[in-house]
Amino acid sequence: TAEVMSHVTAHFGKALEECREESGLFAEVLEEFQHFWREDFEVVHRELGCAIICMSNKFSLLQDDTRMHHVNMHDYVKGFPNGHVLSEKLVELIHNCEKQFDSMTDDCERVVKVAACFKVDAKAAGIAPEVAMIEAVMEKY
Ligand code: BOM
Repeated sequence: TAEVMSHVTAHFGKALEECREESGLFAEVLEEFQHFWREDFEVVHRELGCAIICMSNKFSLLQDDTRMHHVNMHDYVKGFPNGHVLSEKLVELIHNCEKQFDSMTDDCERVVKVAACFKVDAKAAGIAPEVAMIEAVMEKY
């Protein structure tokens, strides 16, 4: 659900500042991670893909091939309040997006495509959070 996704985003987003330097993602592009879900934020920058890889690695969410680690992602999402109602759907949506861009060899470029696809599909599935929902749970993490 969108409520659970707001918790996951708030927690995951805390890793952004640690990843800014190595990813080269400037604040002018994405000031705070929760803005990822804004209607007017376009998920297109290669640096965002690099940042998502760096952030995911902080929580061991990727395999050596820079694809999602299914078990770890499932467990990560399950760890949030009511996480079990979102974990399977989230893994399914991300994996479905990964399959669409599997031939891309640049990891950062591929991951930003996967993230953009995930944003569209999460909205369609009704599990995308409003930024205000994320702001409301930020202080918990
Ligand atoms: O193939 C690489 C898979 C990368 C997985 C991350 C995709 C989605 C990241 C952007 C949105 C994040 C929102 C919440 C946290 C989900 C872990």
